[in-house]
Amino acid sequence: MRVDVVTIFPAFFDVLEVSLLGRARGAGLLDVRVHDLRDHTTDRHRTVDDTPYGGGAGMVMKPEPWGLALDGIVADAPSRPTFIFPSPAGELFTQATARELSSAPHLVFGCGRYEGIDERVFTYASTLGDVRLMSLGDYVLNGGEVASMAMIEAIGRLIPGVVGNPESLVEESHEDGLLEYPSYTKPATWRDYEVPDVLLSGHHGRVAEWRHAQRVERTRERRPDLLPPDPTA
Ligand code: 6GU
Repeated sequence: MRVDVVTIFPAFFDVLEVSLLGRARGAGLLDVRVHDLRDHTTDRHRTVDDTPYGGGAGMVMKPEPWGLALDGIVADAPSRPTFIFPSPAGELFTQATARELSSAPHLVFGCGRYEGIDERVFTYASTLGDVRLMSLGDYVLNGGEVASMAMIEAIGRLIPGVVGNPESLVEESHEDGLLEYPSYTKPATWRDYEVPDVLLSGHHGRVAEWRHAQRVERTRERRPDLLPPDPTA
């Protein structure tokens, strides 16, 4: 998968060198290229923002550098890319979104700062490929960089070959609508805390049953919004 990132803070993406995604890049499974938006400014101060038309607080990112940055990426793109603009005003990014995007050949992340990007940039991008405004959840980050990193990791680990053992992907939280069951390893007793007996029993059927019950109970406690509505409620 080809991934381009446009940002005024390329250093945020230095961590893509490490861990699982770093290995995926080394193995040629993931081709990530980070672009500094300021390289597409034309004034001495490398200005990327200006005051909003209509007034209001904060600054808005100017369209011209964005247009040039996107043109440069598309000029050497393998196919029509999918543009992802992280935004607290976007649609919710979920595991299903990550799955869907993990089969895309080319993603372009556009990281906004300040109060946002001039709306015409999204309109222009939609002439070059699909455009998705994506939110991680109902809270506000300072810019799209950390959100893009989260999405790149969630998507990248679903690319075949990136995660060593693909079986570890199917039993995860959010893959089938329930949270994960609790996990334990040795020692069986640690500071007077015991591992649940059933896990030491060697009885696979009872283990599976217990784990499923734990998943349902945790989901009801922590994330009732994930469960179908209770008809007796
Ligand atoms: Cl995708 N961007 C920003 N700036 N804030 C967020 C977000 C994204 N998702 C949640 N908060």
